[in-house]
Amino acid sequence: MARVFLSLGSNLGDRLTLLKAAVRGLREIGETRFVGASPLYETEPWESEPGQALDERRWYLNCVVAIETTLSPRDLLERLQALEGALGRARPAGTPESRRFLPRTLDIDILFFGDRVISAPDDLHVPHLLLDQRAFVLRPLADLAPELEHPALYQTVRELLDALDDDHDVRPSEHGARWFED
Ligand code: A4P
Ligand code: MG
Repeated sequence: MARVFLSLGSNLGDRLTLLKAAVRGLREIGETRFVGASPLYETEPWESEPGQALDERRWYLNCVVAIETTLSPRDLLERLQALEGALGRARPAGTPESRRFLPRTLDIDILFFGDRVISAPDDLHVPHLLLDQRAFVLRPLADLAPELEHPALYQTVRELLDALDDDHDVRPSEHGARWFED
């Protein structure tokens, strides 16, 4: 069993309902056990969405979820992408780069997969390449696993958060710590 941390984010539609549905979906993945979820945060969008004025940018609801799984990283990624699809995330045509910062109903990224380090060109990267630069990831991750050590940077989540230089606003949401239980 590998302990896996996932980043969940939504900035379109009924964000809370989508994240609750995502947790229900994660609980139903085979060979996988749901461990817990961080509180939710209201987060300022990281990078601007093309063509949108600053005051129109939609804020995200973000959290981190811990699971345990015997699936391979690639099989898990496939299940996560299927879950994103089932919950209505459209994947418009175009390069990953051109789609990257479009608003999304639901984005699920693998942050850590045990202490595995995976770097497939143009494909799966674990730990997630930007996790040490993003407050919207490190804040909720520190709620769940402050002492977890990054297997390539050799710093704990708490140390990464303390050293973080990210001006984007990350605010505790009003939804409470047990938001995922109903
Ligand atoms: N991929 C590679 N490594 C991973 C991994 N560790 N986990 C590949 C998941 N997927 C990984 O992903 C594109 C490709 O990344 C996949 O085919 C997979 O093989 P995608 O989900 O189709 O596209 P995306 O979501 O547009 O890309 P990505 O990399 O998830 O985008 P970002 O950089 O995470 O940007 N601001 C706030 N405040 N909160 C957010 O949650 N999210 C984004 C998404 C931008 N700004 C945000 C937030
Ligand atoms: Mg993604």
